[in-house]
Amino acid sequence: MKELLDLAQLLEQGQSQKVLTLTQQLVDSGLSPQTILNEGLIAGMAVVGEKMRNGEMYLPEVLQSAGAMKASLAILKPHLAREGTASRGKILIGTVKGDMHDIGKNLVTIMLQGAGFEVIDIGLNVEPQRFVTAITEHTPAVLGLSAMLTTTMLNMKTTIEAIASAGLRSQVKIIIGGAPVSQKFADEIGADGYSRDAVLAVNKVRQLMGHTSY
Ligand code: B12
Repeated sequence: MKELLDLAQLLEQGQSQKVLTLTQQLVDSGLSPQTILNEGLIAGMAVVGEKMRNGEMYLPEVLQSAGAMKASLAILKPHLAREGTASRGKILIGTVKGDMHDIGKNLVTIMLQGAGFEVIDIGLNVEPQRFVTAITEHTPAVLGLSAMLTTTMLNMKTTIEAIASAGLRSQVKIIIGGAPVSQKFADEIGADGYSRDAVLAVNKVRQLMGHTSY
């Protein structure tokens, strides 16, 4: 669909206002928010990632694209999230220490909220000790850790170790995600699960909580 290609391209160019307008138009036209997300925004961001790696795009431009994606996600959020459902359980989520990427985490948050979970998002660049404190304070059933860099993914391990040292490991299931991580890495660092994207994250969380019937 031409409009979705346009949306991806506008996102790549960091044209926030045009991205916003087109997102709203596509929503109004009745196109599914999931399609707008996958074939417009995520597709556009994948190109940004490629260009970044090849040195064709630099940080200020990537930030523009990230800003456009965040703004567009704010329009999609109420359409992705189902309102008014009773909480199916509490999830704590954050991006680990040293890592400033939060778009993927935010998307996982939106999808979990849409599935009826209460999500406490403690942001990005989160120190292990802050996760420990937040687990004590909120007693979540599941903790989600996000990392987008091969360097910061190691802080997932440090975080899990800090949780274990505080004697809290058996109280919370831990799920990890982000571009550089994998099921293999999850196994290596003793996480309970891994998901490659936000939709699968919802399934995984349900599974970890023992919700199998819906
Ligand atoms: C946008 C972006 C930025 C923005 C982030 C803005 C923001 N607020 O998030 C800015 C400009 C700040 C940035 C900075 C940097 N970035 Co950057 N960035 C990206 C980019 C282009 C897109 C990431 C994104 O938002 N994708 C869209 C979302 C929807 O996808 P996602 O994040 O993958 O999330 C999905 C899944 O991974 C999963 N998921 C994510 N989190 C979680 C958590 C859980 C619990 C679960 C279950 C699932 C899950 O579900 C999500 C939704 O489906 C990627 C390229 C890429 N292909 O990923 C590079 C990329 C991640 N960045 C990279 C680099 C190198 C950097 C910098 C070091 C650059 C520099 N020289 O300074 C800095 C590091 C800053 C820091 N300390 O963190 C590299 C990482 C290389 C590596 N292997 O380590 C990448 C891969 C680009 C590249 N190809 O080289 N970046």
